[in-house]
Amino acid sequence: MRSLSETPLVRDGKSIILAHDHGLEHGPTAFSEVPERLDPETVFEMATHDAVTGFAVQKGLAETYYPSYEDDVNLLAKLNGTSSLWMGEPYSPQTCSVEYALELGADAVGYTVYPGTNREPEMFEEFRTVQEQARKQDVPVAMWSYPRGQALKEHRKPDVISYATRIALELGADIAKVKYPRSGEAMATAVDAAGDVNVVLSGGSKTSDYEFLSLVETAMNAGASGLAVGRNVWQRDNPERILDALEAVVFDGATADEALPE
Ligand code: FBP
Repeated sequence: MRSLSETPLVRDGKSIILAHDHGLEHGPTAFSEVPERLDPETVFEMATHDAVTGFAVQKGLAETYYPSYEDDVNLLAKLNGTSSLWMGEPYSPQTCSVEYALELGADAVGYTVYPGTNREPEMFEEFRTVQEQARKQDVPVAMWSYPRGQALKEHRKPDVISYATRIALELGADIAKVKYPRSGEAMATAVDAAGDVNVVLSGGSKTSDYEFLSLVETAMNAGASGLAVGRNVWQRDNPERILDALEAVVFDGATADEALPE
């Protein structure tokens, strides 16, 4: 089995995954701030930036657009997803098989689990199948580990996020993508709980350049292996500027101040 560091998703032990599954998860209103982003091609273009080690999309976008980008972009095929149109216990059904993701040219696969929901047992079982198929094919697995559900009032509590990274380790993921647990100290605990699993920070809703880069700087200092970010990149008018800065913070160890051009 290849180690994660031997895959194109990781450079010097770190990753910047550009996430663009929001058309399914949040709907097209996610793109309204910069209307040209409704065209997925504009985000595929961003994924060719040197900073980006992986591009996470659902299979529909991969089928249509990836053939033109396969030489320049590492595809992380998202294998499940859900819309925000329904109400109910959080659940994310499988939308693509590992086999089909590989046919599309995927370098890695991604899967969301919602630990803590009433449907956790189903989701763990479905993740099991995906993880074992991915292992057989030697393709890395990123878990979007997002605890939620009726019993969880506070999704970002330090203990909840370190439980989320630990679940990724226990269930055999290579990367755990988690929400920020509100402090560097809590992030460091979550990284420790993950063992050898690379922990990447989820970007969250758009904030200022400085606020976002400072958050990434804190997470990196806490031992994170990078980030998987969507809105904080492609909701900007000038995504190249933030990708340049993220590259400096994640791969070169720059501070937010150093990375931001005057
Ligand atoms: P952002 O960086 O925009 O927060 O994206 C990260 C992500 O995990 C996406 O891959 C996904 O579409 C979205 O967040 C889901 O977030 P939520 O379930 O909280 O709506």
